[in-house]
Amino acid sequence: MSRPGPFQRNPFILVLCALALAWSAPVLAAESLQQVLKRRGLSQQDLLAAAKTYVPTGERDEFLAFASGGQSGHVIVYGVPSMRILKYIAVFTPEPWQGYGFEEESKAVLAQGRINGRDITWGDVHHPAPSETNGDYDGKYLFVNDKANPRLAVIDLHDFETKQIVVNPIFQSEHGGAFVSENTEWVLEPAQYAAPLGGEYQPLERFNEEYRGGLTYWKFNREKGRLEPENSFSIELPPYSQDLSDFGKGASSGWSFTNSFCSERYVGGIERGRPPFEAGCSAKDTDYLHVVNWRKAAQVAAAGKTEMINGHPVITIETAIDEGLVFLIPEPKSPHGIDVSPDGKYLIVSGKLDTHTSVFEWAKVKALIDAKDFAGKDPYGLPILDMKKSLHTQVQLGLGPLHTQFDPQAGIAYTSLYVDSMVARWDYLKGELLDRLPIHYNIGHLMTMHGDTVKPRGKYLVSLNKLAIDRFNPVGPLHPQSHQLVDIGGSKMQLLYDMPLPLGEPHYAVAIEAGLLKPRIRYKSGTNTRTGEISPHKTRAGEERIERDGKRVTIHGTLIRSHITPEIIEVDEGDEVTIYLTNLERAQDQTHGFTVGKYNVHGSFEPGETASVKFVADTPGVYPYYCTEFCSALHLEMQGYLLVKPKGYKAKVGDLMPKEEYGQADYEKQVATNVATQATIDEVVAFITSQDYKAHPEVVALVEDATDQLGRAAEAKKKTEIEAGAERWHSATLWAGQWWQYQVKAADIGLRAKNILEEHGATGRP
Ligand code: CUK
Ligand code: CUA
Repeated sequence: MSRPGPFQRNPFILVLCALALAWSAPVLAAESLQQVLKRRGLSQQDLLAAAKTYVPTGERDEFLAFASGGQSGHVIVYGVPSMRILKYIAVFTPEPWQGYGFEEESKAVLAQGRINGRDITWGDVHHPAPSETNGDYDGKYLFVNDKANPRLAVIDLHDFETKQIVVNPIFQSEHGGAFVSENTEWVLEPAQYAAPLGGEYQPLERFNEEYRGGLTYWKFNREKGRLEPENSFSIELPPYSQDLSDFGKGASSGWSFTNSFCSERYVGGIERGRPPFEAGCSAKDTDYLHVVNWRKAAQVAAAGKTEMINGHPVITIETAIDEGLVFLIPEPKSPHGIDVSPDGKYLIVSGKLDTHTSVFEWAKVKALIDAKDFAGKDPYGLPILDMKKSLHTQVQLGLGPLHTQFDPQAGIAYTSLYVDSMVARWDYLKGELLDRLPIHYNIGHLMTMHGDTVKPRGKYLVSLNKLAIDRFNPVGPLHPQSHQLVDIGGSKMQLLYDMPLPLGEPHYAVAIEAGLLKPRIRYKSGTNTRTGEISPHKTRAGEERIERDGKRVTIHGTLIRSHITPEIIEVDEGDEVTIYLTNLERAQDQTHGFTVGKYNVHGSFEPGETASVKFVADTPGVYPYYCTEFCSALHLEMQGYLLVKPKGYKAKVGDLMPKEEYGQADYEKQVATNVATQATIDEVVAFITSQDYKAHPEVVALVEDATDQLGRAAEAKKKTEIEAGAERWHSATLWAGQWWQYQVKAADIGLRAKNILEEHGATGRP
């Protein structure tokens, strides 16, 4: 009912209605567009911007953006161009709505991210990277990093859930990941602040000798959708504060590139009377771009030419030199982003403290490497290529260039200018600045559609700004983050929309064509969504049970509109209680939540999902449990009682159930209602089956669900008749009521299916 029906869409009728309204009630006449513009002080330009971003009710966005959630440890999903937020994907941080960290299955994912036996329940998410096939996003997986506690996570885009967290086995911090190779064979996670590999103690005086940077290449198993620590490896690097990275593609396939800053190897010490980090780390004019032959490195690692640190194979600097795996190129000054052009032929490096953006040419770099034409060696013996001989051009774009994204037109790129607060559009082939657009304020990353793939889609750019200052209503000293949408379709960039984002600071974001994403609408019944396997605790209707083994009480229950089975759970004080629940629904969006008050447990059960909550019932008392999603008209009745009996409690003889109060007249009244309801259901069924409903998967799912509900209605009807036959009118009346409940649910689902058929039939939308 969110979209106008065919009646409201008929323009002739609309005009008639408008006329009728205008004639009969002039005070309420709709304002004209001109009047609205005047009243709200909007310009033609504003109107144009609004028209470019507005997505009418029920319509969908063309792209989905996945933004890093910074200190929130989440990933934010929003639509482009509407900038409507669609989801927060919980990754490193518990999030109760999704049950993440409050039910056992997702707790197991968070537990994979423990470090030194400690739960780490937050993350600093910087760089999302979608899985790629032939260098373009394929919409299957998303990888994100945690800079603070060096970890990577795998999100499955079939259901937008976090499936895996891996802890970097040798780094103390990281930053430049996640980046993926053209076919997602490898996910790259570079270190950031140098430290002894493996985590041992070494004094800062031994920085040059004992502290190291590095790159970890995680092997990804696409069939399983998981990173494989046992097949992953790292390359040891000098302590140069490795930073952003990118995989080569096309011409530079098989190689990866990593920036660094503070190649001065300065260790600070303001309290020891030394100049601070920021001075010591920016003293030189250049830092190093690391050029890595990862394909060969993978062979070297597979051949076992590694040293084990914490059980993880590491290619040492000496081996990297011997095998010709790593080369350095000087790059100006305190660089940040390194971005490989769509064809893989150019490497674009921005130096935060340089007004230039440097364009390195892969063919030149490769020729120098092949000819062993080195300008020198670094203190660790790594070969250094001559910067001038590697450069294609350098372009003066503005102050503080950071990150670059690409356009479908060959040679066109967009670079963020942090200090100038601008986006620069420029041509990296010709070395020309084309256009600059002011941004509010201090842009960090920017994103164009598929902007780091072999096939950028153009159209829009989003600028991810570090400061919001005066853009939004003030909400205290902590401001929201600010994303600004820019139209890059024309010859001049045009700012369209400001979106506040009230979560942690986003760094990078990526935008995927919405059509490439095909998320499921339900799970196979009994799925543990975090492992993707059918849970051994899957429970079918009628199999619900409460079992006791010593102090352990295990409940297998089910959820379906509008009841939780079982409805009464009795345990003793101190019992260890595990409640496995299966959502029996098959209909789209029919999620149930579950919580037991005061025990800090909560789950979200999507259709088909099996998950569990676990706690020690250490406090005697009465604990209502209930469904936490308004799932149906009788949602509030989707409830139950956990009774925790005090130690040594002796049951008193007495009646548990209230006395009987319904008689034959009540029974007959209920049955009459049921018969009338059945007539409505029959009408809806006749309509649906007269349509080609099998062409609409959503409707098929609803019809299956309605059929289930009708099956249950039939069972309840049988029980009703048995009770009525024995003249147990009270029980017969309640069973007739239950029979009606199932009918109502079937009717509700049937009507939803009918609505979809009517709307989509009328508009021809799939
Ligand atoms: S970083 Cu934040 S603006 Cu982590 Cu990619 Cu550049
Ligand atoms: Cu299920 Cu409310």
